[in-house]
Amino acid sequence: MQLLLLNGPNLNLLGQREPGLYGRQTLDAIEQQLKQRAATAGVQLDCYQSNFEGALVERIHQSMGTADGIMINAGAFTHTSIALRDALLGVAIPYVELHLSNTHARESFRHQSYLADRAVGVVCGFGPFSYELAFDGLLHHLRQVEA
Ligand code: CA2
Repeated sequence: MQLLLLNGPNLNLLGQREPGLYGRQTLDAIEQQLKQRAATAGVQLDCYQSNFEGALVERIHQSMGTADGIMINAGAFTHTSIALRDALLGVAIPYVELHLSNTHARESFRHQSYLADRAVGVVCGFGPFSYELAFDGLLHHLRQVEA
């Protein structure tokens, strides 16, 4: 089983700015922790972050035929990007949308998601733990489908 973790714009700043909103953990620390969880579960995990919408679209295309599932924190692109939606639907790989913050408890423009309605599930509001919940949820879904 191979999973892909995608992170969108500004998430490379995690742990360096706005700790009150997004926590003190760096993206690298979150990725390393998730890789450990993946190793324990016998799953291969690739991680990719970009501040560029097109680069994320390209990475989604590259995962066709290799990734069994995708976890995506698309950052602000969640609320704006039809291109990311089209790419995810285009490759037809099951995905989970995730966020550190509870986007529904924030500005109204963050309540809209171009990804959520076609996702296996959505996790938000648990800080870095959202990544672990998304991983467990996606794995549970894929193993159910496999069985
Ligand atoms: O809560 C989330 O995970 C978000 O995807 C984070 C995005 C925001 O636009 C979404 O609405 C919700 C923003 C990521 C910004 O990341 C930063 C991290 C540290 C310092 C500054 C920004």
